[in-house]
Amino acid sequence: MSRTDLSDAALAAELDAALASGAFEAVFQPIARMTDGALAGFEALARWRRPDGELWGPDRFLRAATVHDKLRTISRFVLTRSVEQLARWRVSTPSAQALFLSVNISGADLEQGDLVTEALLLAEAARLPAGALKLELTEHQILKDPDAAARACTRLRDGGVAVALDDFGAGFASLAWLARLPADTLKIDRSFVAAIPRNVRAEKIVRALILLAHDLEMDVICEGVETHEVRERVRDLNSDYAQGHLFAPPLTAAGAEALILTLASADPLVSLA
Ligand code: G
Ligand code: MN
Repeated sequence: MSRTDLSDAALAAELDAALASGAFEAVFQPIARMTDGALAGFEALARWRRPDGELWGPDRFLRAATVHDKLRTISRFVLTRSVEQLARWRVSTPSAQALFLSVNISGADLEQGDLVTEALLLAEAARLPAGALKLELTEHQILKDPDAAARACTRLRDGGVAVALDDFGAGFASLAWLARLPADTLKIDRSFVAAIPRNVRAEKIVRALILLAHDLEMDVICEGVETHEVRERVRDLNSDYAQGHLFAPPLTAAGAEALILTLASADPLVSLA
């Protein structure tokens, strides 16, 4: 057993304890609407609160979780926690009723199918309107089993849960499965978006992807918007939404709630960034 295997195993064991003890959190990254800069929704992301207080993102535990088959537990946790949170915000703050919630799911979830059922049940129990819950799939997950992914997308959409294609363009064979997969939203990978100011080819690819997505009746979120310049460029390219550190990093539930309340009480409504 290599060092990496050992530390992955130790981390995976800690991960079980962390999930049981509440050391896992869902954080919420705002997504802005391009036309007016309003808060349109959040992407829920997993974070692990370490004993020293540091908040770990998936890059720190994804490999251990994948190797030791913990991804489904993490996806289920973030899904449940974030849907419950959105349901509470919808009750407490009228402006939250227009927000959508986008949650990442793993390839393992698609193979098993039980998380699809769970997402449908959760959306129904939380009385979310159709489209308010969106599940994000990456190309990598879809490539593992495109037929299972297509079946999952169809089941979700039939039940009023939207589907987003995440990190789009970062892998390969993207266009092939755009033809096969019924989805609502295209999230353009930040590697293209961030490169727009210095790479005219990246800008042309983003423009073409937005045109294609709209032609396929999908809306578009540009990821990784970190500067005003990029925000203006993707708005001019007709991206429907944008997400990135320019607007806000992923926020704790309390931070996201404070943002919702600040925006709701502003007169006139202030926009993000
Ligand atoms: O693969 P996915 O798009 O789900 O990844 C989301 C991750 O991207 C989150 O962990 C989040 O912290 C990170 N992220 C969000 N906005 C930005 C940004 O503007 N720049 C960079 N480099 N990372 C971002
Ligand atoms: Mn995502």
